[in-house]
Amino acid sequence: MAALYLGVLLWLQCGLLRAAEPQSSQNLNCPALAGVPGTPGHNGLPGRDGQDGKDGAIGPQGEKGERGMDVQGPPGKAGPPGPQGVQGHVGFPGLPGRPGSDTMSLKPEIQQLTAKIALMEKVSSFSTFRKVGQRYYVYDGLKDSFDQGIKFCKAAGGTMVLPKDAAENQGLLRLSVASGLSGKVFIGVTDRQREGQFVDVDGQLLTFTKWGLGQPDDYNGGQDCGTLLVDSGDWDDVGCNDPHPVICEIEI
Ligand SMILES: [Ca+2]
Repeated sequence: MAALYLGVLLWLQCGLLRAAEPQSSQNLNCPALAGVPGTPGHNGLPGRDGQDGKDGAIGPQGEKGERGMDVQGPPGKAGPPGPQGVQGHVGFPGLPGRPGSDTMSLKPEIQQLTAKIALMEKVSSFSTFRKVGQRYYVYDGLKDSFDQGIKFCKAAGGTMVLPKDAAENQGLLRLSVASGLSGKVFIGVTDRQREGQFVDVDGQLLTFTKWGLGQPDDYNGGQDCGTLLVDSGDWDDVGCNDPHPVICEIEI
C-alpha cells in the first residue's frame, strides 16, 4: 500500500514538471502507469528444423547371442598328392579271347583295295591313261622342260614314264598316239651326270633302251635328256630345257 502511494506521488510530480518545463522534463525517468492488458496475440508459425545433433556415446555391449545351428560347411580344396604306393601283386590271367572274325583277317586286303581305289581315282583324273604291265601311263596335256616334268610326275604320285621292255615301249607309243601327240615325248632317262651314260631318274643304269639309228648323238653337245619319237617309237636324246609333252607312270 505504501509502495502504491509512493508510485502515485512520483507520477504526479512528473506530471507537474512536464507542464512547467516541457523541454527539460524529456530526460526525466518517470514511471508510467500500467494500462489494461490487451488480448493475447496469435501463435507464430513453427520454426525451421534444427541441425542434426552429435552422435551419442557408444552404448553398452549387448547380451551374448544364442548358439548357431551345427551345419557342415562346403569341402575345402584338395591337398597335394601323396607319395606313390607299393606296387601291387600280379593279377590273375584273363580268360581266353574269342576266335577272330573274318573281318579282322580281311583287314590287310581291305586296306590294299582302298589304296588301289585311291590310286585309280588319281589315274582317272588325267585326260588320257593306259594300263601297261603293272602300271598306268597317264597324260594330262602338260608340255614343259625335263625338270618340270620330273616335278609334275612326282607331285602326281608317280615318276616320269620309262618303258622297261618292248611291250611297255609299245604301250607308251599307243598312249601318245591316242592322246593326239606328235613329235617327241619325254622319257625318264638322262646322261647329265656322266656324258654318254644314260641312267633313270634315280641314277640307276638302264636295263632296256630303244635308241634310234645314230642316237644318242648329243647333237651340238647339248642333248642330255631322252625322248620317244611318236611316229616310230625309237628314242632320241634332246635338250633338257626343250619343251615336250610329259607322260607319267603310276604304279598300282
Ligand atoms: Ca639326239
